[in-house]
Amino acid sequence: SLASTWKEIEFPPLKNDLLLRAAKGEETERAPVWVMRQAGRYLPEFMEVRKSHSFFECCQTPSIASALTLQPIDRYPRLDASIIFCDILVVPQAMGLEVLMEPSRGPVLPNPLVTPADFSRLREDVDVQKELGYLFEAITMTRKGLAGRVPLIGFCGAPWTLMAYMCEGGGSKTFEKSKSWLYKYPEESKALLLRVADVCADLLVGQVLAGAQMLQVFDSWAGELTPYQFKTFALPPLLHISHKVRHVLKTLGHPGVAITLFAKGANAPSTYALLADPAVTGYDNLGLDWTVDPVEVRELVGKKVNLQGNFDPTVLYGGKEGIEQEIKRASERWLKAGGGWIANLGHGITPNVKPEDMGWFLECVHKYSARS
Ligand code: 1CP
Repeated sequence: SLASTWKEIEFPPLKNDLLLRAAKGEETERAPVWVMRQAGRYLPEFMEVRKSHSFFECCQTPSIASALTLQPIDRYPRLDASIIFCDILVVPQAMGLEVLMEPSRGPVLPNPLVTPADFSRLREDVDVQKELGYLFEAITMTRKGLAGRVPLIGFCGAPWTLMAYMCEGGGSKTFEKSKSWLYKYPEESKALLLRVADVCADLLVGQVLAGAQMLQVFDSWAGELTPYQFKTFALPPLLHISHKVRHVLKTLGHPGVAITLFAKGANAPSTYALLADPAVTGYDNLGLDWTVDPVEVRELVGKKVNLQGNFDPTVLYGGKEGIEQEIKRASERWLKAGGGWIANLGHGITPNVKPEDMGWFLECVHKYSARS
């Protein structure tokens, strides 16, 4: 298993370490830039592969997942990071729930968790090597295919976001099923969240041992919670993940990697106070959505934690001039905020973006994030 073999895997030396330096708090010469969902439906070469392979077939076939991960890297030499092609919903799959990807609706779980009695349908002990070994294989293959061009990021979904899908049975606008669990079954919800967290931690450890050089946890639906619910339900399993990942890696003699928490919409000042110190949380970087100003966030969190973000994703529909104006304006705020900055959108890139506009966006970030 990877726990005993990881030291023997050999990788090409890294040529662009901007991301890793910014993730250590360095005010780099310019901001490293990558884009959430950078391998996706806006790329014609992605759609070409999807014509002949289902979504989860792409995730589960290491050669395809690796090729899809490299597509944006090959097309855009200005990207400073790659993120492995997979999906957050492989964790519910590994726990025993069926997940389908439907072209119009996105993820669908035909048999969601309705009451705590449905815990009986979840696997007791999840062996991530057995259930998700394809992801580890894809990571090792991709790190070799990158040939040191940029670092490779591994990821997972956050327990609350995964619980939302597991209870709703898919995406939701109201989150009535998953949030009603928090009121009706608070203790069982906490137990479920910790079970999910434990699988997430194993998944992240496996990705690092397979070659991932940084990690991100996506809490896409954190903004559906009250600040009290975030603190009570979402945060403890997030801390379980970071603490277990750090502990297990240390035990195996691994130096560890930086971890980013993207808790979209978790923008209450009291929430920032809880997340400001990586020594406590285990998260070195906080990903910001586009609704907050980096200077204001810096005032709340101080400089111990690095920040990632947070250009409005719809700026990519703004045309060449609009893109340049907004990247210039927003970059000035980021440079004023100071501290480690990883440039990104405030959420994933959307399917109708023109590939050349993504290229222009990256060019603008290189230009306007430069520190003189
Ligand atoms: O660069 C990359 O594309 C990396 C791979 C990646 C990542 C990091 C994919 C591929 N998905 C994700 C994360 C993910 N998946 C998140 C967290 C980030 C975010 O908030 O955007 C979430 C919430 C999902 C769940 C998911 N998977 C959705 C959202 C649906 C909803 O409820 O709003 C969708 C549409 C998917 C499908 C999916 N995942 C990835 C791709 C390229 C696609 C498109 C589907 C297809 O090709 O048919």
